[in-house]
Amino acid sequence: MSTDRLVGVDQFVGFLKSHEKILFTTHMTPDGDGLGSELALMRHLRSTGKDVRILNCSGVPADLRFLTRTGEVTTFQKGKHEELIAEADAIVAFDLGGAGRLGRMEGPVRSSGAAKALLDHHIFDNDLFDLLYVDTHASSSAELTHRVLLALGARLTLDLAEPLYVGLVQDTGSFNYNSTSPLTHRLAAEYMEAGVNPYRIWKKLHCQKPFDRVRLMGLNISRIQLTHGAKIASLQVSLDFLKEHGGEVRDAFEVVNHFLSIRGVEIGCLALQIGSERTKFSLRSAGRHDVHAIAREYGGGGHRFAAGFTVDGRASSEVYEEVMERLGRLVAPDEDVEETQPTRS
Ligand SMILES: [Mn+2]
Repeated sequence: MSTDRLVGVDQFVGFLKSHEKILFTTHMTPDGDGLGSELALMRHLRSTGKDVRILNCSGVPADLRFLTRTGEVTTFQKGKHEELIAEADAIVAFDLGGAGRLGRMEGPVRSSGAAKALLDHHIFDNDLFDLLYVDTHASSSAELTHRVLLALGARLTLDLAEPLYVGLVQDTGSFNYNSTSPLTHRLAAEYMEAGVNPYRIWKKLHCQKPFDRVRLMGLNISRIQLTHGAKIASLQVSLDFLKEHGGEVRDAFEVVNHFLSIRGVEIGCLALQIGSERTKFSLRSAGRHDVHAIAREYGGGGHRFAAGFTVDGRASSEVYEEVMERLGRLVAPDEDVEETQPTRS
């Protein structure tokens, strides 16, 4: 990451204050963290009279729609919204990861003359932004957005607390991942004091699945393979298969959470074929192996123990075998390492 553009919260707040017409965005298929951060900060800034608007490259997923109100989120349409991007004074991306995750908006954002800032907790190489408010130790973008709101002197009302709570819950795996800290619990307590009802949120996030999606989850789980001495769990699935069973891209990614629930598994690998020569990978590590390093080699990023990347222009099965081979080397028993060491003469 280019550290010369890294800034602290005060400079990020200065950036927000010095622009009037600001466009917020987040990564494709937004999650609760990206969307929650956008919503909380937009609601506060709008209340101070700023012209802020959210324009995302893909629509709000059904399970997060309860967070949004009419007119708050616009989904980018080619030929219709380029002007919004070109006319903004400033563009702020939340929770983005790589610029490629802007999807169809990447081109228009690149060519826009707007000042560009990023608020993020992912590790990614990023040339798109003038200013990076990035803290890879933060549990979530919501946590960083909370800091920004504090620096702006915002009062934490329910309409800010609820989206932030959803971001926090999703990115800590409901306060289970190792990103969970005393701070994340303190923030959750603050959000509850502001009126957030965890039971209501849990019902909205986890108890609204169409039957097809639950069945598809079962199909996907039943196709998980264990290899490399049962240390690697992997799933190869195609978008066609998901669609055939009433699903979409995100259904495959939900399986990723199940890899590490298997005893003895150290690494999980999802390969989702989304075109004849386009494959999306999602890697998870149980904490021993740095999978981010591998994602990075393929132009992706994320976190040490949860990372992803997309490979274009190569047959899916070929890339899958190559990636599995790389992962296999990570989990190989130490004896193999010793064998490669020089022997005493
Ligand atoms: Mn996040």
